[in-house]
Amino acid sequence: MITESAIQSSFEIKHKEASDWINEVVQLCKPDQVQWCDGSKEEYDGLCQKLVDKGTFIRLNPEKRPNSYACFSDPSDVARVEDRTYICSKRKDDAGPTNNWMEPREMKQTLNKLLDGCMKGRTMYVIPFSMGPVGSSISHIGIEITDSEYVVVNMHIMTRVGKRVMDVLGKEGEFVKCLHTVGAPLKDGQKDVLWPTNQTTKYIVHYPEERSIVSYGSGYGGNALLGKKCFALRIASVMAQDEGWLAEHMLILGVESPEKEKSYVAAAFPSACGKTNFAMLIPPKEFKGWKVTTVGDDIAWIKTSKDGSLRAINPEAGYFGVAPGTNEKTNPNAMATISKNSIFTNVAVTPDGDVWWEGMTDQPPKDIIDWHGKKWDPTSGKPAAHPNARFTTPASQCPCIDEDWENPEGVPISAFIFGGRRSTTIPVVYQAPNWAFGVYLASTMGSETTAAAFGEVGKVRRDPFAMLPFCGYHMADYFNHWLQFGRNLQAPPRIFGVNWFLKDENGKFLWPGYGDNFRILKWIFERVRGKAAPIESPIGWMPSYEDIDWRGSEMTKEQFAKIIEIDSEAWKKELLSHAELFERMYDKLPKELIFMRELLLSSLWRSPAKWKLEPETV
Ligand code: TSX
Ligand code: MN
Repeated sequence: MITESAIQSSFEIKHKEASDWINEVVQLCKPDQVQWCDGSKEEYDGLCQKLVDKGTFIRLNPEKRPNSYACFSDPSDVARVEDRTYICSKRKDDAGPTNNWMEPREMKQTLNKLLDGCMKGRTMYVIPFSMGPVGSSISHIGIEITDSEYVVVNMHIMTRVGKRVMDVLGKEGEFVKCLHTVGAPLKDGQKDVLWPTNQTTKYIVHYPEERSIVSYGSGYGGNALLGKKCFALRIASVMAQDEGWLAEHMLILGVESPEKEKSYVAAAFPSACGKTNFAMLIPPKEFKGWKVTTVGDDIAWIKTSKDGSLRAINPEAGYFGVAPGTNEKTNPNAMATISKNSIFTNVAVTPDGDVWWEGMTDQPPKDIIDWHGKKWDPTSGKPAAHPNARFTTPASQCPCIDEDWENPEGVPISAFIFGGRRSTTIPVVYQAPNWAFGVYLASTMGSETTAAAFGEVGKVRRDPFAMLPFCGYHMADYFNHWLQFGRNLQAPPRIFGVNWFLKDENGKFLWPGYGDNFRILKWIFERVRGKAAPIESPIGWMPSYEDIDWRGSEMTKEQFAKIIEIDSEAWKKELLSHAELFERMYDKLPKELIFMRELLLSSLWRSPAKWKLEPETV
């Protein structure tokens, strides 16, 4: 059995609760060694070398991809495991109908059996990390215990790690307990596999009242890098509800005009909508002097400041982005960010020691190794990179990173944007006339499925606020929290809905998307600055053709009319589907949302079959 003196640390641990917890976990998990992480470059380089020696990491060609690595996960461990994700609040009713729930004591009994001896033959790493700039009043601290070197090096990029975090924590500061194990102990002398994981048993467990997380059996992404979805969204959403702030699944970007006026927006999109691409958008070349800057691409923590304005930080320090589809056209800023100091998981590797994935170039390079580590047969019909292959890369390397991205005060938020992938019904942009309407818009947002893995392709799945898999409490209580949050604001941010994915009868996209989205973003910028006068439609406020800056675009008035029209019949069906969503959480649904739906229905009844920007053309 390991003694306390066998715990290796380059610094003194003054936090009694933390060291007691670590000793407890050591007794339970029985690792061979324990090492506190200091967050240094030496530690990062040393662990990457250890992963190279084990054969888990492939060092990429330093001339093509300096200080970067590729690795392949176990084929059974490639994504978040939603059906194994639990919110273990004391009362089932607090987790709500959209979360898996188990009574905390029962869950602990189950987990303690699994955790007993789970780190045998491995080193246990203790990672003190800050979500958000170290010492910011908006930031929060966690300590992750893990038996995975892959997790340590990814946490180095995705969060701020090390002694300086323990200094902020002091002797009795609050922290979120994050315990992670791959669930694959090694017997005496047993050789490790390249990607240890538990093939049969996985649990991602949150105890919201205790502010703690236990993750068993997976080494991948959000299952294992516990600062991200588990802490910064599921646990933080509960902290935010208690304390009156917001923990959201949102990117944050800045828009700056040639006159140097600047506004920030936060935007929520479900998966497969190109959130990272939008966060790093480059305006069309005709928009000289206009700039979009990135604060974050995935998570926003938003608090009210003393002056009553809203301030947001990105709690993360890196991007854990989907690689396939990323290229010099779709996201040149991301391509530049990942040019060095990055970790690639489940991408393909080229013979000259670089990486490749579907959509990176039109033609795949010759003789590449696929994500199974085998020679790839381009005629096999199987992708070389896994569709959920990822890059882990430092945010500081992004060419369009915002100058205030690490400002401990955060950046001021002027608007919220909610989007989804919808081929019909939802117009390219519309503005909620007031906060409650905006909360309705966000509560009912949905996206069409793109991957067969999620069932029927093209079906609308509701994903309120893009938070359905990430809210640590009852979704209807969450809607109520948003309504209440708005009531307390003097000048609440404006709320917009967007949809880049409208299609015509032949399945052709009606909106060019990507850089052209800046035209919509510019209208939003002008709206929040009181510049553009909107037109009233049955579902909210909209831009006229003339309100959008079309420099460098060939979109005609008729084409624009198609992506901004409101089809009353389609919308009545849409509202029926909202009612279905609301029925799932009826017991706690705020009455505002029920009345808002009624109001929408009546405004659609009095509007023409196809509401157009200029009614005389109907
Ligand atoms: O990321 C996307 N964005 C946001 C960009 C800032 N994607 C990729 C989504 C998958 C992750 C988009 N795809 C966007 C978009 O705005 N729009 C579309 C749909 C689309 C795809 C291709 C074309 C037009 C629209 N153009 C041609 O095919 C030439
Ligand atoms: Mn996300």
